[in-house]
Amino acid sequence: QEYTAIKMEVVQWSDAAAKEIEGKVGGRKVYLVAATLRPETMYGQTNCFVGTQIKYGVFAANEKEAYVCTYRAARNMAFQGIFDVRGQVNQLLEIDGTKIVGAKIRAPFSVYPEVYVLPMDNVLATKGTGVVTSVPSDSPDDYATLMDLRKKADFYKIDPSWASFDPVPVLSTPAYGEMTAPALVKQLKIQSQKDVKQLAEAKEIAYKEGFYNGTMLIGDFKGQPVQEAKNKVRATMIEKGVAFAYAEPEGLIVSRSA
Ligand code: ZZB
Repeated sequence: QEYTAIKMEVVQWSDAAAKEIEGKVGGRKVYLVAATLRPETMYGQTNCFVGTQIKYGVFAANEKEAYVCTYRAARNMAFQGIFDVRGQVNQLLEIDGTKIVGAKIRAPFSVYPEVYVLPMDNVLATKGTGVVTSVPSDSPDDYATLMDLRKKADFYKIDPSWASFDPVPVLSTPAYGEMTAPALVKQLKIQSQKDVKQLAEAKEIAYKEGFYNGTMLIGDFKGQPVQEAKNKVRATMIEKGVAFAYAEPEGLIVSRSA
């Protein structure tokens, strides 16, 4: 599985994270690294998700940068030559997902330059980097979770303002218009992020519809079919240094249909 890893620079830590991180990163810039299969949707990022049950590491990529992701992902990155010493994982510290919630980060290519880290129940520690960037216009999981957080900010222990960024039209599809994920959530009567079965179905439909029938509404490739724009957006992000290629080793993939 070939992902695009999106580098989301931390602009301001939550208080809880600041305490743990202080003095441990050697002056490096720290980035949350999110693995996505949909680089063409990055214009519509409204936040980023971490799992509250997941332990993350802060890993030195080189002298200047450190990445936040699972240990498993860091190990893969090390073997893919993403860190300066191939095969070597240099963990600077470990931190609970809950403590990262509330951090303010830069979302590259998003219409919202700075967004917040929010909690999601269904983040898998075994897939991607364990960090998920959120595009509620086109990802049913992201939309359902964002609505949960807005409805129950207290329960999820977040400041309501962190979840206040509205979904952005990124691509249009003949079947669902400019907001594929909200349309599917409604059609399949999905109530919350806990409706995992219907969400898996919605995700499958959204992927297919977006990929085969979507047209870009925003960005340098506006007006182009998603099939053509996808790799162009990816290449542009990599060229600008805000993303890199990240592959998931065969055999360890938690496949979409599993
Ligand atoms: C942004 C995005 C925008 C995504 C979209 C999807 C969609 P798959 O197909 O199952 O491999 N993701 C990545 N890592 C995790 C994780 N550890 N736990 C839970 N979700 C994760 O899923 C790949 C997609 O699932 C990734 O692409 C990421 O969300 C999320 F408009 O990134 B995506 C219809 C989907 N639309």
